[in-house]
Amino acid sequence: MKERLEELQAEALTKVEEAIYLSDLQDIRVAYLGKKGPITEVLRGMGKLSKEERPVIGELANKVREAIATELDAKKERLEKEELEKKLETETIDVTLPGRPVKVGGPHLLTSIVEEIEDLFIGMGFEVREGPEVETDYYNFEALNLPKGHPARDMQDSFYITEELLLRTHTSPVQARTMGEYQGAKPVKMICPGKVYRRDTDDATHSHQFTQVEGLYVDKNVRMSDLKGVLNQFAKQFFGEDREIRLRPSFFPFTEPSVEMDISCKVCHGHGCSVCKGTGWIEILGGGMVHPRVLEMAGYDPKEYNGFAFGMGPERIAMLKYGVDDIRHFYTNDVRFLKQYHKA
Ligand code: 2U9
Repeated sequence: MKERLEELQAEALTKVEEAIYLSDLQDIRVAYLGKKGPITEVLRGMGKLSKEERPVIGELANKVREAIATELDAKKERLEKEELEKKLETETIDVTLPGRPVKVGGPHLLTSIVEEIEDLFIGMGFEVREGPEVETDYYNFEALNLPKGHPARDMQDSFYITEELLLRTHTSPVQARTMGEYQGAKPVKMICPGKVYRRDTDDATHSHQFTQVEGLYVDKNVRMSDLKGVLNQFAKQFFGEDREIRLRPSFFPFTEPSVEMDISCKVCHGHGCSVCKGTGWIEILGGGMVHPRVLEMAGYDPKEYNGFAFGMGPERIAMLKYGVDDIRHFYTNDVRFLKQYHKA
């Protein structure tokens, strides 16, 4: 039995020595030290031994067990260390490799245009105000001299939610609300950018949702020439010092008199081309003197106060400035279109 144990020890230690993988060690551990292994078997047969032999063989069996286990642990540690070293060697990071480029987004063209317009008017002393996109019939129409039955209130033209609520068709209610808030007691000098909604069929120049920037200046002794001065300043700063403006008579229910403003065509310098349809001028916005009834409804005495208002569509302005041929480019979010306008 003693020889058998010594044989088993030598055999196991040789196998440990020859093991290459960590899994080999586990196999050896199970084969020699497991419950069904040869050493356990030897111990089971000890009953047949004499009293004197039993403790000697028992002690030897334990020593053999311990020797094999110690070698297995040592070899395991060695293999693990080797594996780690191999990994560290093969998985080194080359810090000199160039990084992958990170795709960086930028503001949408419309956002940039609206911010540019805002900055220009802030520079002329206007404050920027926003208001709700779901509006009451009163602020969207009534307060702007669009009484019940007016053609602009047609169900065909507006997105009604209830009889009294609709998606605003212009940003003018924000101005009406602001005048109401100031209670006819102090001047108003504001612009309001925002989304508006109209029941239009979408095509290259129409969209059921678009953006507006409207402006309002109410004070004592505001004149049409103030409107012309502010708009001329805006046009020159936004489109270039070489651009001229002209005002043409027009009609809006909330302004009287009303005008439309054109800028001289950059392409033909006023001689007439396809961009300006042969006229030399391009229409960019509308405006006028605030209708006395609008002032009155908002609590301003039209004998004491008057004012001017104007409105523009940033999509149209961006299309003119950058030669964009279809309004739908602003909403379909094709990055090939959008990234052309990202500043470096
Ligand atoms: C109040 C009083 C008057 C706002 C005005 C226009 C003329 C105008 C259009 C331009 C292009 C709308 O986006 S567009 O289709 N707007 O021509 N807007 S006067 O007048 C107001 C607003 C509020 C209290």
